[in-house]
Amino acid sequence: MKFGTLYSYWSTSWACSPDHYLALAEKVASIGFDVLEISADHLYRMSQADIVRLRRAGESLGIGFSVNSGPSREHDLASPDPAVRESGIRYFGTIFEKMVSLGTDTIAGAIYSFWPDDFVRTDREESWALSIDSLKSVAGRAEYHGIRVALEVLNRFESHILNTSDEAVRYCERIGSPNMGILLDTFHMNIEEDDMSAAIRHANARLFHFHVGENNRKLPGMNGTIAWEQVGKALNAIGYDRAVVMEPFMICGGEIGQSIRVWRDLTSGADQVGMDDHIRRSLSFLREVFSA
Ligand SMILES: [Mn+2]
Repeated sequence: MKFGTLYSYWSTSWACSPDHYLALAEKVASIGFDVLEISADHLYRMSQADIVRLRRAGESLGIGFSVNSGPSREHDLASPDPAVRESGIRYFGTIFEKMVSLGTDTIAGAIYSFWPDDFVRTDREESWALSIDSLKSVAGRAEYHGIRVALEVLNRFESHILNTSDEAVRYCERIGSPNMGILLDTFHMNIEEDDMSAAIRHANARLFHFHVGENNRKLPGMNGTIAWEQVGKALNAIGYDRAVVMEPFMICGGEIGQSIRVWRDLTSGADQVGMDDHIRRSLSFLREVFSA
């Protein structure tokens, strides 16, 4: 397994310039991570020169990249409007080309629709039919570029499309592409799954990516609400050897605090150095508890 973190851990804003990504690659490498998870939309907007710069930095630091997508409404693959679905298909096609330039093969998130869900349309069968039809086209592009797409299973307050591992397995079967798989996240599973280990085992080889966080999106090991040892056992049981990426949201306020609903400080008043200490401790905890 490889261990990573989402780029936004230290920030209250989703924004991140190409220069800041370079600084973050250095920082996460120095902490001991293998992977930096970046925003798909930032990659979409990044120049070829900046992509090459980031790729070279990653190579020299020994850091790989994964790509996280929470698409905007204009790229909604489940939209009833065919023009919007078509724009989403083109959007992901461009991101896949840029992922090849960056040298990464994994994109993960609520790619089947837009995030966060506004729950205006909640006819699940209709949303499945429309998004699966779009994803068949996206899958063709993913296969061509050698990209693995990990569809995120989200809790009921963030999506009406995929809430459990079992649903995601059936959804992937309907798309019918070897490049379409699943992202499970302990934060969402903690709300929806009867048995997290069973959910991981059920996803099996379809599990392309894994997000980790405690019940309240603190770093793994900070409060032990998730049965980390059992989660690690289930991942090892299915031979999972891809990325385990932390998706912590602990700082209150700003744009991220608003979209993630962080209304209190979860960092115990940590400054940036304290934030480094928190995540370093969590990384060593996870490496230990997930080692087979
Ligand atoms: Mn997640």
